[in-house]
Amino acid sequence: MRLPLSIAALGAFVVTTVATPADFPPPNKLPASTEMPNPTVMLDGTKIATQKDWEAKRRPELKELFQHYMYGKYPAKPGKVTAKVLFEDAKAFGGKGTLREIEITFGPPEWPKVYLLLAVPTGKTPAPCYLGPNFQGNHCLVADERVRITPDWCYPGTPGVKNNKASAEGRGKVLDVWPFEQILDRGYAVATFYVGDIQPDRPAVREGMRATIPSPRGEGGAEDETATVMWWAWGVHRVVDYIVANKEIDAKRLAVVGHSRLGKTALLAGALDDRLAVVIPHQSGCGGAGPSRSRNDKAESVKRINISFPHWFSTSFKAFNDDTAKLPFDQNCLVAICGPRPVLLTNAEDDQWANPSGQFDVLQAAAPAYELYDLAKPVVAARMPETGKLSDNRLGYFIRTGKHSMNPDDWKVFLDFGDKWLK
Ligand code: GTR
Repeated sequence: MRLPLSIAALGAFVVTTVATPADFPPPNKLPASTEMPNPTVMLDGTKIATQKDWEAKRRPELKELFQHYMYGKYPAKPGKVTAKVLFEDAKAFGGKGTLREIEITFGPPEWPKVYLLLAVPTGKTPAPCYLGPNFQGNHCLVADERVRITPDWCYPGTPGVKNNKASAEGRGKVLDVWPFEQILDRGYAVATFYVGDIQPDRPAVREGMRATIPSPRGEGGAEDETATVMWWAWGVHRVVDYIVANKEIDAKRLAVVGHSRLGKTALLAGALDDRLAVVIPHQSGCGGAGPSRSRNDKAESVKRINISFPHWFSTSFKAFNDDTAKLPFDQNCLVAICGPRPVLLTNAEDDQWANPSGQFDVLQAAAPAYELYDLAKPVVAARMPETGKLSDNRLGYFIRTGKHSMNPDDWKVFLDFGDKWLK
C-alpha cells in the first residue's frame, strides 16, 4: 500500500508519497546485507539520483523505517507549548550571562514538564545555542541554590543521589560536563534539561511520558509503541519549540549535543528535526552513530544493548539481535537523514565500547546522501583523522585520548565545530 502520508509530525512539513509501515516486511523476510545499506537506495531497490527525490521519497521512507524497526513511533507533537520562568539571574557567571530556569509545559496538565536551564551570553543576543539533555539533573550543573531538584528517579552514582533520589548535596558538583561558563565565553547560549523529566531511564515502569499513552508492555520491558530513546528525542524537540520562540536565541543556529545514550538521543533528535542546524552525538555508540553491523569486537553489539537496555529501542529491534544483516538500514542512514546539515561524531580511544572506528565508517557511508546536494567537497575526510585533530568537514570527526566522558576538552571541539558551521 502506498499512500499520500503527511509527515508533518516529523518536522519536514511536506506531503509526499512514501511506503507506509504496512508495506514493510517482517524482519525475517528482509534481504540480508553484511554491508551498511546505501542511504540513496530505496527499500525496493530504486536508486535515488537527485536531491528532490531524496527529500520527497527516500528521506521520508528512512524516517518510517527507523520508527518501524528500531526506535518506535514518533509521538504526536503537542498543540501548545508554554513556558514559565522560575528564576532569573541577570548577572550570572560573574556577569557573563543571564541564567534562568524555565518550566516548559505541553499537553494535558497531568503530563510531565521539562525544566530547562538556559544561559544566554551578555550583550551577544540573539545568540547561537547548544542544547541537549543531561544525566545529572540541572542542580548539579551550576551552583545557584534556586535551581530545582528533580523529584524523579535519578541515576545512581550522581553526586547527592541516594536510592535514586537527588538531593541538595549534588548542587554544583558536576561543573565540567555542561561547562556553562566556557560556552558563554565563546559567545554561545546553552540550554539543558534532566532527561528524566521526559522519561526516567528504567524499563517497565509506567512513568514519565510512557505513562501518557496506552502502550502495551513489550517483552522484558521493551516498548512496543515509542521506545525511550525516541521519547527523549521528542523531549528535545519540545525544548526546541520553546527555544525558537525565544528572541534572545538565534533559531537558525542551534546545535544539539548529547553524551552516550544521550548521544543516541541527540542523533535521533537531529535526524527528525531540521530546526537543529548542527548535530553532535558524543561517544554515542551502538544505537547512535555506531554501526549495527559492527566489525569491532570490543564494541557493544545490538544483541547486548537490547538485553541490557530493553526499553531504549522498540520490541521490533530485538528481532535483529542475531542477524543485523537483515536490518534495512544501518546508522549511516540516520546520519544521512540529517543532511545537508553538519554532523560531528566525537570519540575517545579508550572507549572502544562506543566503536570509534565503526563510527567513522558510518560517517563515510552517510556521504552518498550529502553528495546529492551541491556542497563543498569533500563532505567527509578520506581517512580517520589522527588523535586530537578535528576533521571539520560537514561530516566531521574527532577522536581524543582518554575514556568515556564528556568534558571541557570535548566542548572546545564542539565549539570549534560550531565556529565553523554556526557562525
Ligand atoms: C552503556 C551502554 C552504552 C552507553 C552508555 C551510557 O552502559 O552500553 O550504549 O549508552 O551506557 O549511556 O553511558
